[in-house]
Amino acid sequence: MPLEGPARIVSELTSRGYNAEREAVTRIAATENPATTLEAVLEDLPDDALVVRSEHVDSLLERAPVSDGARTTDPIGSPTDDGSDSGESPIDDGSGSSESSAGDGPDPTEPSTRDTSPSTGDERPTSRPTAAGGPVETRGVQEGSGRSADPLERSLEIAGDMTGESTGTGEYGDFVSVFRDRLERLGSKLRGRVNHRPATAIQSMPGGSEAGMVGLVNDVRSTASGHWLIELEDATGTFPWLVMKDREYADLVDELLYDEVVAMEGTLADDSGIAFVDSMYFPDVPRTHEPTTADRHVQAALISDVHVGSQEFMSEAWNRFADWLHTPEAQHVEYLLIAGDMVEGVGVYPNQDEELDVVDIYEQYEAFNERLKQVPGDIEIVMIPGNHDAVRLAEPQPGFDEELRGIMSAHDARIVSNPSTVTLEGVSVLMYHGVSLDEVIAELPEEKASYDDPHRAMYQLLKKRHVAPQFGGHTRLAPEEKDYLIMEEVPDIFHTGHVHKLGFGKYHNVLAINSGCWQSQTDFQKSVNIQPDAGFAPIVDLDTLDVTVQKFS
Ligand code: D5M
Ligand code: FE
Ligand code: ZN
Repeated sequence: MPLEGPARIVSELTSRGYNAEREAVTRIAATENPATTLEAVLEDLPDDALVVRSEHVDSLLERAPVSDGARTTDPIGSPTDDGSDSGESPIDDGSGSSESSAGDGPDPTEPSTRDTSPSTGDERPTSRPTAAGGPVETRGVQEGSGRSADPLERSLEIAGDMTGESTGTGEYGDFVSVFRDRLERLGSKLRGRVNHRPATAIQSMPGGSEAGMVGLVNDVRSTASGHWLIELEDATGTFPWLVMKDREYADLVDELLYDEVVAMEGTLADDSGIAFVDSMYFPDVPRTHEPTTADRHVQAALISDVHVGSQEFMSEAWNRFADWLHTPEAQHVEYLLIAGDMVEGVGVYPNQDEELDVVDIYEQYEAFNERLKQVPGDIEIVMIPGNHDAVRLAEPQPGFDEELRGIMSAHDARIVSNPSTVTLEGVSVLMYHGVSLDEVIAELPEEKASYDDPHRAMYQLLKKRHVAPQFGGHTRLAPEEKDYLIMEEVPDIFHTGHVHKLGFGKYHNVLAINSGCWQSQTDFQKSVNIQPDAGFAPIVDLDTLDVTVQKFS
């Protein structure tokens, strides 16, 4: 069968265990006889090569320009048949531009905090050896080519990756440290807003005084008369704050999660044993936050929850996605972020084994690696683990161990902890798998957080400046010396998955995206009537933070 288009070339290469740069595929497709060229290129490839790069193709074509049909039809680049082949072009579902939300918090006075600190993690300008500067560069930018820009223009930095940094032992002292760190760092975002005093000092102030406190939410109870009693804790002790049911702040009480950091201000009762709340503040994102954007038109695909190894993994949709990435329409997609649940895992939920297609966890990662090979070799991939992955369940989750990294090595993906922040050409993306979203959705009223609008639940986490505040609930947290789950800096984009629903919007100019999944409805989801959004890829323009959704299912 003739190999007429890039998608066919990619699948042929994948079936033989090779990953390919888009430009290499484009160049092979542009020759008179792509099938012969492909064979010749593979024959010519160094033994240890896993990726077919454009210079491999160039070097062959230069040495054997006329032999057995391996010759470019038009070296100066008239548009060639490349990418219009699949007949399965994805539909843009029109839910394109990003909606805006005014948000709903009190107006924070914190100045905008741009990420100016040097990144803590590894930094490498992404300069894979590709055709940049090569002898065929002018041909490389022909219309329809996969190459949209010089890879030297790329930059990718990682911050907050705690892989290899875990010191927690799960003992009492770790809880003390992590809460102290949380109160210190999130508290510092609130201390300028209230005239705060330590809990013990408030107890000895005269009745009727005005008091303020910054603390962790230790308890929330309703009183017999329908008011709310909120106990805040700081390093010195606790103090009870009463929110009257008819006060404007009563509405915020149902947003509170245990262990989050808030500030309250109010008037002490006559005996100074309690304070009546007049105002309440969250660390929040300043309304004036101005996101950074890239200096050129470049895009990132944000996905999650691939669930390879599940019987419900949507193989065909993934193939269409991967094929699409090789087309000219996707030429500006230079980054792919995957926010956890690469594989289905084993023993994650009761009876899960009944729905497994691949029962061995290592084989699941091998199968996932094959899926990565389908992705163009010149796309930078960053991935974090999720609750189905083979790393510790408690958050923060370190990136995969060496053995799993070895298995997933075909694509040279960056593997970092959950959560981590990746900065792409100046645009910071906080990647977090999203297990706490189940909790936010369960605890908060429907209009503030629901599975249908997962981005609204994300707004709550942004407001709390913490990806998973609550200890002891759904989300398992590992206490560490430092709280890795705090949003110290405001991200430009917040990317989560886990709930298998697609939703995005802006909160105080931060783009929140929950990226759907690649797994059709499971028996569990059927039993609780969850309709997953499967087979979508939200694509973000890094120069404008606009979102378009590509549908592959
Ligand atoms: O989670 C996918 C979504 O479905 C997430 O909202 C949790 C929920 N889920 C899925 N299976 C279960 C079971 N068995 N119990 C409770 N909640 C569940 P994922 O992490 O992909 O499984
Ligand atoms: Fe998942
Ligand atoms: Zn998950």
